[in-house]
Amino acid sequence: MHRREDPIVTVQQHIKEQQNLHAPHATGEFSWLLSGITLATKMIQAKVRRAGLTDIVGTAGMVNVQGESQQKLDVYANLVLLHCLGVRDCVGILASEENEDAVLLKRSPGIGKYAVVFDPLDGSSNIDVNVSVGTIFSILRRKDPHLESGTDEVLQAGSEQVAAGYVLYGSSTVMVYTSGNGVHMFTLDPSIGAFVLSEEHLNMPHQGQYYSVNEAYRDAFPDEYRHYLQMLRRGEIGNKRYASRYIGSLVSDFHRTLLKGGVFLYPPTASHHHGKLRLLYEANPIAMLAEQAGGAATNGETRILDIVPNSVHQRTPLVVGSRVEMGAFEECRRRVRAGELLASSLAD
Ligand code: AHM
Ligand code: MG
Repeated sequence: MHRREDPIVTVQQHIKEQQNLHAPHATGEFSWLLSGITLATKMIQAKVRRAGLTDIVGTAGMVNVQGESQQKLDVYANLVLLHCLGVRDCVGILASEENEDAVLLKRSPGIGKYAVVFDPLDGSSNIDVNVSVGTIFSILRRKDPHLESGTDEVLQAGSEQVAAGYVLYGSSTVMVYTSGNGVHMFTLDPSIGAFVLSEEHLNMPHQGQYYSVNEAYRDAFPDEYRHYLQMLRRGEIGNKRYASRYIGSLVSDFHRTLLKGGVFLYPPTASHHHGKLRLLYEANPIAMLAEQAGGAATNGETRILDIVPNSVHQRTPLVVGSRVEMGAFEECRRRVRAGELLASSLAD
């Protein structure tokens, strides 16, 4: 990790510096796009911070495209992002967890070259009990600005992402971001209203001490996951006895994994073969951040970033974490498939 001596580096300044280094001919459109995300997330955090004081907690009485009950804050966060990004000409397509289809914005020819895909308020069922939630985003370059369907254009493999990140509304508000040249973290300074650089070039520790999974579903996990969890519990990975941490808010669970190392899993279950998390706006941005920080992410079969999606709200199993834990997961899967680890050796 690198700390700078500069008294203050804002996210905008940092993006400009990165562009000077890696894309000196950049037009400035991309930083304008990102300022839409910082503005929207500052508005969302202001609302989240006042949850309980205003009439913003609770369900909105509607169900989203996934069949999940929408919280009032889900609706607010979605509207704010759609507005703040929708007024930026360089954004041609917006796709959200809360909307069935991607929105194709009317732009003049040649304008609107970016698509932004986002989960406006991840973990929002936690909001009523004051647990951290977050916004996750993924930025893609449109392949063919003449296509009539926004949906077709966001169905790109995660390896095509131009940038990805999240904003975590936790004990402080932090933004973690990559555009393919490392992972950088900013903290919102509420006294000046700006995201200020806290750490640049974050590296995930090679091994951590926590695993993170909803263990209540463990009986329904495939054997390789059950063996893997047993190995973690028994201290058979890197000679370390693991503890568990599970918040139930992907952004928070991943943020801890990024900073402290370890592994987060949302496996398939007997009834949900693709798990719960969504590929485009949850797994892909998290996987890009993990890889950029020296970790890895898989759906249990394939590298997350290699999956070519076939629908906007496609779900995927997700295993993401540090190098040691991810290597051990691959090895465990291989041994189960080779018949070297048998179901009979699983404890209850
Ligand atoms: P959401 O995007 O509707 O909030 O749902 C996704 C959340 C993730 O943040 C979290 O990892 C997961 O759902 C928790 O699910 P479960 O309650 O099944 O453990
Ligand atoms: Mg979510």
